[in-house]
Amino acid sequence: MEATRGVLPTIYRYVGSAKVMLTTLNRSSLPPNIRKDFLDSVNCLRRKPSIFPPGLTGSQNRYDDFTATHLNQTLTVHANTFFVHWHRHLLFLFEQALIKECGYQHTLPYWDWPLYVDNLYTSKLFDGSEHSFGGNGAYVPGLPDINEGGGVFVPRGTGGGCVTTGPFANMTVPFKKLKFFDIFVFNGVLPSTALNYDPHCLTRDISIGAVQWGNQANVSYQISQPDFPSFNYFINGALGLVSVHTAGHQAGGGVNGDGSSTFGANADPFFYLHHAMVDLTYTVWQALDPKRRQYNITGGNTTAYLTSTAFNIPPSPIVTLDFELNWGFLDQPRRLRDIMSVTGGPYCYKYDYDYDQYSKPMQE
Ligand SMILES: [Cu+2]
Repeated sequence: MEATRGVLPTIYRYVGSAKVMLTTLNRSSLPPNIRKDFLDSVNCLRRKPSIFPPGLTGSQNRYDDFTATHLNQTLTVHANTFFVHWHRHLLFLFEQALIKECGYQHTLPYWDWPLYVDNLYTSKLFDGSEHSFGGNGAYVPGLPDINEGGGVFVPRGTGGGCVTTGPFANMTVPFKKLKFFDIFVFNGVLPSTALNYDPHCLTRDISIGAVQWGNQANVSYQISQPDFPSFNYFINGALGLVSVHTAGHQAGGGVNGDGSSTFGANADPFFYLHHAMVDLTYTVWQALDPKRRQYNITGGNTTAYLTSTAFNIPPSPIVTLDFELNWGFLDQPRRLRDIMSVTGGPYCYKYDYDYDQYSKPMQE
């Protein structure tokens, strides 16, 4: 039975082979009880022990294991060919952990970016209630604006400090916070201390400036890319280019929050709904021309991000469908071709989204 991932607003999906998928496409809110089930399940993972070999990392619990894995592989899973695919599978593993280890009975919701461009503070995502991901971080004065590279800046958010409301209030992130620009400093080698226990509080800087970039026109632009390299380039973003992907991270993380820290971005649980929307854009894009797009990563004229290393630092070979990806201790290695279809390999899900309506460019 196929499972449907619903918008944070509407879920409905599966559980193993059990649940019947609903095909409502109304983009309305997920019921509060299901939102609570999801949030409770995330906190359940935070109470489960790490499965990593003792002493290897600073991971304090099963939730942290996912953050450690993402952090550890940041330099080979971003600004590269299989960015969307590696994250697709990380989400799947996270969803499976919620279901199998914490009794969650629904699917991962997604954050439908355009829904909240005008009201992120009061949205179901960040209104600070027990049924949200909690509110903004405490205000910290004097922080700079968000540097997108290439001379582009987006206004910082209105937080910057610890999250003090909602189900993740006063949550501890066990690793030192790194930043996007560290990618260029590390030159392909993560510092040996990056996974050491070096805790800080979960931090947010909700940015209304950043969330605007996730508007419907930009989502449509993303989904209207003609070939995989172009799709991949725009979803990743580049110096001076704010993508819908970058926008979601910065909408929650702002200038210094965990959600926009690239390396440890999934320390903030909203990451998983944000990346489900990234996965949705790719799934919709593939579905619009499955014959040409389901198992293809070539075409067009774009030459960026076609190797395995972030920004091709250090230079690495062009990635093929036989490239083997891994998720460390979280799963077995898998070939890229085996994780490209949401109804093949380990997956069987779809999104509750009107593929036709939202893939067309906005009318003037
Ligand atoms: Cu990532």
